[in-house]
Amino acid sequence: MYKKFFNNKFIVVEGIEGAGKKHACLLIKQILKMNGIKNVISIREPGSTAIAEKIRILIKEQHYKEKIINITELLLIYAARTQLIETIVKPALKKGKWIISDRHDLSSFAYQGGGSGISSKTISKIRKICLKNFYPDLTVYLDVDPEIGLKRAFSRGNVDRIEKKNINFFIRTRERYLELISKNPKSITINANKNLYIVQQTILKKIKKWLKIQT
Ligand code: Z5A
Repeated sequence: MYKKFFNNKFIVVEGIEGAGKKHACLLIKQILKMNGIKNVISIREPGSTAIAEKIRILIKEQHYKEKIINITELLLIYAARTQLIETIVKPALKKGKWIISDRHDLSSFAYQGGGSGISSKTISKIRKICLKNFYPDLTVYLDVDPEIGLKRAFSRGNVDRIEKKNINFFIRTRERYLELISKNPKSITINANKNLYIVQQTILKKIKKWLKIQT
């Protein structure tokens, strides 16, 4: 038990479709609980507030009569994110709660930047306006080959607008993830191509190690 030595943290799980983020978020919550950390809030992006969930629907649904412009998509995502960070995340962190988020800012740099081609300079400017100097304490990046990830995602059915994009979109998205994660000292990378048991064991080992460093 490390409980009394910890300061609360903001943990983010990232990766492309089918990487296993939902499984990882649940597992990390369990690992925290095993270590005496029970005041944990789980969120997802875009979403987790009433307004942000409405934006999530706009982002994910197929618009047959009107194409969403890339910059519109980016602004909608940052609007949802700002709403979530200001109304849920910051107040919860102030109260000493831990947060586990299924996606955050890195998704925008990877999808809208790497995938859709918006420049990092433009995204960084919007980031600065919306989030200022607010960053996660830890990003857990689940790295999966797009062919494997999409196969897993498609096998569930109900494919959304973004999942319908060409495989090259996801190849570019993953490349940008890898580029950015390699420069992020507050990150852990997991090989998510392996079977679920191996992935979960790796997450368990790496999160336990990270928790020890936090004490
Ligand atoms: N988006 C964006 O473009 N920009 C942004 O800034 C943000 C988001 C924040 C959110 O939709 C969409 O928003 C997303 C990016 C965009 N694009 N799309 N579409 P979402 O939340 O529905 O999509 P997602 O985040 O990618 O969810 P996902 O596809 O469900 O991925 P996941 O959560 O990583 O996977 P999972 O549900 O844990 O697992 C998927 C399936 O694979 C499931 O049946 C598992 O049992 C299976 N699985 C998972 N891991 C394994 C392993 N290791 N082996 C075998 N099978 C596995």
